[in-house]
Amino acid sequence: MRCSRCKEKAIIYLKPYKIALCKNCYPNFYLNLVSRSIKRYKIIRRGEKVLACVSGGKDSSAMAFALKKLGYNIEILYIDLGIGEYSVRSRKVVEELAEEIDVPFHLVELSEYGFTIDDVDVKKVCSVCGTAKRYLMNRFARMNGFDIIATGHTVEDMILFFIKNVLSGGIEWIPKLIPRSEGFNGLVTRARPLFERSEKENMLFVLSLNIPFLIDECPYAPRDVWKEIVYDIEAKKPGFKRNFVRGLIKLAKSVKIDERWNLRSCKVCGE
Ligand code: Q46
Repeated sequence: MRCSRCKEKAIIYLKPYKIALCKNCYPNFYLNLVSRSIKRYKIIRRGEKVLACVSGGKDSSAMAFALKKLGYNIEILYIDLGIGEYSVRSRKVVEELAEEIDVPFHLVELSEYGFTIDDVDVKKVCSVCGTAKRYLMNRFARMNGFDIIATGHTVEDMILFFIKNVLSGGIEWIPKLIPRSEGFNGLVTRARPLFERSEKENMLFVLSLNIPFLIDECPYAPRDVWKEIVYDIEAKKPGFKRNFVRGLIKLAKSVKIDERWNLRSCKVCGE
């Protein structure tokens, strides 16, 4: 298979776009897609001070690298969750990435709050971890004058979030399923610039440019059967994920925000 652009040996055929690309042409194609999403959905405005939250995985590493390449004003935040060797290795990778792309690196350690994720003794560790991460990201961004928090959520994350919430009856979350959620009541604006990009596209991007990332998965990451189902559908119906998430955005925009989103601040810490 030859690259549709330069006729070199292709590394990938992207079915939804009907294009084959080589190692040299793929990164620019990817960057164009990210740039188009950001502009089309007004996800990040020029000049905004962006806090890119990077875990060291392929998705958030790709996000930080792409935003910097596209000229956005980013700084990196790494949250050390205290997950044994996994946290030690991922922190190193994120420090390396920040140095390589020449952006400030910030560190927050969950242990400063008296516990680590390894100390959490409940069945659903990820629920506690997710809450802790959201708290720490928002607090850090708010206290350091960032306009916006960017995360590496992928098209798969958006679809899974929708499916799981609908299945559990939590439809009040639907209006939040947009690539840019404006801040309110002390919550900093959130951006998901990779909401149309798949995990596979992100992986190819980091591999083709040798962007630092950690291949290991978090030891607490559960097997996600729904993700496998989403992959199966995409294999049978190329373009499913992209079309689904675009429909989701239209739906999310048409649903009115529930009164319950009028959150109040914590009397102790202000969050
Ligand atoms: S870091 Fe935390 Fe994830 Fe590990 S404990 Fe679960 S939520 S899997 S993205």
